[in-house]
Formats: sequence, C-alpha cells, structure tokens
Amino acid sequence: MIRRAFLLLVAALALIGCEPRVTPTSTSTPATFLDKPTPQHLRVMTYNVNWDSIFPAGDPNNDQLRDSDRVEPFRRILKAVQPDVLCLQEIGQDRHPSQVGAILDEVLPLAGGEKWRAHIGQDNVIVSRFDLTMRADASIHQNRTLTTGHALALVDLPDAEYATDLYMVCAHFKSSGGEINLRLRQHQADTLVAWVRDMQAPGGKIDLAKGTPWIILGDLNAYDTDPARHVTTLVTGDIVNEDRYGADAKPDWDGTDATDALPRHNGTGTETYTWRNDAEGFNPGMLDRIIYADSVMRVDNSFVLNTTTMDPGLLQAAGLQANDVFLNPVTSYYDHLPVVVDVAITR
Ligand SMILES: [Ca+2]
Ligand SMILES: [Ca+2]
Ligand SMILES: [Ca+2]
Repeated sequence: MIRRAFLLLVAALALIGCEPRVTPTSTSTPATFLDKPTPQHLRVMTYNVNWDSIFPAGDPNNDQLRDSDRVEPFRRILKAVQPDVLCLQEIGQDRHPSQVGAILDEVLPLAGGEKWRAHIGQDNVIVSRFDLTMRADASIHQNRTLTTGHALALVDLPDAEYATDLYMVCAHFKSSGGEINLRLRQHQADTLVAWVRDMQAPGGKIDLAKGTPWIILGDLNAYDTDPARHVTTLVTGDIVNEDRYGADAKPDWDGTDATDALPRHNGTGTETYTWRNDAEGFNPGMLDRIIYADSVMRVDNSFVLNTTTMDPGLLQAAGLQANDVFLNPVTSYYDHLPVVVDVAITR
C-alpha cells in the first residue's frame, strides 16, 4: 500500500514536471575540497615554498637563504593535492629546474616513463605533467640590481582532451613596503599587462592563438597595508606607466577584466589569507593570487590548503598531517600556504 502511494506520488510529480529526490545509494567516498570536479579539470597550484626548503639539508645547490626544512610535508602535500601544473616561488636561481621535476617524478610518477617538465625564470619554477613550450622569463630591475621576475610557458595540453593549450605566467613580485618596492611591483604588473596585450595582437614579441586561456599566478606580495595597485592593474589592464609600457589594454580576450580567483581556506568558510606570520604583527594576507582570463576558462573548485584546520578524518585519508603547512611547526610559523584552482577550459 505504501509502495503504491509512493508510485502515485512519483506519477503525480512527473505530471507536474518534478522528480522525487532520490538518496544516492553509492558507497563511494563523498567529494571533498581535495577532489577535482572531473578528471578533465586542470589542477593548478601555486606555492611560495620559502627558499629551497623542499630540498634536503646539505644539498650543494641550496640557496644561501635556506634555513627551513619542509621536505617531507611538501611531499605529503603533493600526494594529497595531485596538481597537474605547479608554480613554485623561492627556488634558488642557480638550481637546475630538473631538480624540482625530479621531486615530482618521485612523488607523482607519470605513466609510461614520462617525466615532469620544469622551467625556471628567476626564482619561479613552472612544473607540468604536460609539455612546456614558448618558454620565456623576465626580470624586473631597479638601478640595474636584479630583484624579481617571472617564468612564462605554454602548457601544451593533449589535443584529444582539450580544445586549446594554457598559457601560464608564474610570478614573484617584490616584497616589502616603501615607495621603491611598491614601484617595482607596479613595474612588474605594467610589464605583464603589456605582455598580455602583445599576446593578443599579431606581431611584437609573442602571439598566442586567439582565445588561448591564460593564468597569472604566484606570490604577488599583495598586502593590506598598501592599495595593492599592481593587482588592480593585472585584473583591469590599467597600466600606470603608459609612457614606458604603452596603452591600457583589457586583459581578457573579450575586452573585459580578468578575474582574481580568491580561494577560501579548504574551499569553505571565510578565511582567504595565503600568508601568515603571527610573530611580526602583520595581518594575515592574500599575498598569493591566481588571476585568469575568465571568458575562456572557469574555476570550478579552489582552495587555500590549511592542514591546521582540516577535519582529522580527512587529514588521515589524504595522508596529511595537521602541521604540514607550517614552515616551522615549533613556532607555528606559516609563511605561505599552497593555493589551488581546478580549471575548466570553456573556449
Ligand atoms: Ca603579439
Ligand atoms: Ca592607465
Ligand atoms: Ca573577463
């Protein structure tokens, strides 16, 4: 009788165009923020790892600034996050990028004996499951003193699965306050908008196939103590020094602004900071950004990984430990956190 009533209800709902809500019976683990929405999504991660901390102590190529060790936590994070493409900052500039690729080969080996590709520009390294072409790098100078820069490459995605490739700019902007440093951050943003303008117009130094998705990510050193004008420039294409870098240019292919992804901690809640140092009196901040051409790509899942606030069950399932994002677990010093987006190419 109850079954008959249920069937009548279903029939009635069908007549008015609704379907009854059916509880899924699958026993598979429910999706968490760590899961990609689909296998076709590209998982892109940016992480300022602090000078060469991901390499063992005693590595002869370690940067002279190296004083911290996150060798094992970094490997656990890679295993849990499983990025397809990474942008790492504060990799010592004398290091061959294949040393970064070797870590990925060990932790996340590719099928068929393929090797991860790696490309360095200043202290920025792009690491990718896929071929990297159109490799370039740029440096931002002040009085001939080398300061910061970025690594650039086209991630050559498999034609069978993706309509187009993905152009990536992995950047580290100048840190600290003060007029000179603000000016250097603005120079770098102006340089990049001029580059994006060149990407979209025939001629000049670079041409991309029309509608190629692009993403600018990394440690932009965007503080809450200054207006972070350089971030506005990247999003809106409003160049400040037009005498030197040319006319403003909307950075997206459809003549609109780009989008700043602004992921949340573990995909939910209100926290969005990507850097934190409780010892020095600064507010935690969104120093690290992921800015992209939203007319040709979509971010369907994103998170700042914060293991310290993750559910213990999920931590365990992911093979992570609560302290894994601390640079120094003894003093609870975070430094930077890993920032992740899952990208769908919509072009
Ligand atoms: Ca061009
Ligand atoms: Ca302008
Ligand atoms: Ca747009």
